[in-house]
Amino acid sequence: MKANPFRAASYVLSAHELKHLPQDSGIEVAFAGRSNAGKSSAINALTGQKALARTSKTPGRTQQIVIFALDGDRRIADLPGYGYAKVPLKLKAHWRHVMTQYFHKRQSLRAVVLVMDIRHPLREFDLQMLAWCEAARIPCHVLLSKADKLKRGPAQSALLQVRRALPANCSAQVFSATGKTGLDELVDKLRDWYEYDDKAR
Ligand SMILES: Nc1nc2c(ncn2[C@@H]2O[C@H](COP(=O)(O)OP(=O)(O)OP(=O)(O)O)[C@@H](O)[C@H]2O)c(=O)[nH]1
Ligand SMILES: [Mg+2]
Repeated sequence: MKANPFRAASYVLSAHELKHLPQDSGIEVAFAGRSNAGKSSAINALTGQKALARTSKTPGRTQQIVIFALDGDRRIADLPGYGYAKVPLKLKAHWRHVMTQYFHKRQSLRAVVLVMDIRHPLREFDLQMLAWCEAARIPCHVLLSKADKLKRGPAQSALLQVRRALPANCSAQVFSATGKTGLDELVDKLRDWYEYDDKAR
């Protein structure tokens, strides 16, 4: 079995604004997606650490950009969820601004893992994120999360439907943080993006 370099992840900081993020060098991969889609749970499954990223039944749990380090040059960013109705308008506007800045200015942003609940894929925010990635030429990998909630047939047809809608620089897979489905596929994708060479495997 291949070693998983993501197990070494550790918490660095939480930022309300871009200026509080770590220095913009090395490689950062961001986990984005609607509120409650399963971003933080995916990070915990990836790193094999149950409580590294905070998860919650209450949507809107992650309200800052939370940074985890794999080593001195490689980071994971857990982004705040979008689309949670109860967030005050002012905060929504603040986040829209910060997210727009983040996607346009963050030089180290190498790629985006876009998490969607497999039962509700391709909502408005997801489409906007895909369009951003396409425009900024940032590769994107869609995790169709909570796949344990669907039988195999419907899960595969959701995957096909999503794949048909993706721009050229995006890929997609089925995923379950609970069932650990699709973990190897995600690890392989991230290994490429983070430029872990074969010798490190
Ligand atoms: N059944 C099932 N539940 C999941 C899975 N992944 C996440 N959940 C649940 O979905 C809820 C939200 O998960 P989070 O990981 O906190 O979602 P998030 O996208 O980080 O949410 P925000 O931080 O609010 O944007 C929690 O109750 C999780 O336990 C999964 O693969 N299967
Ligand atoms: Mg979260």
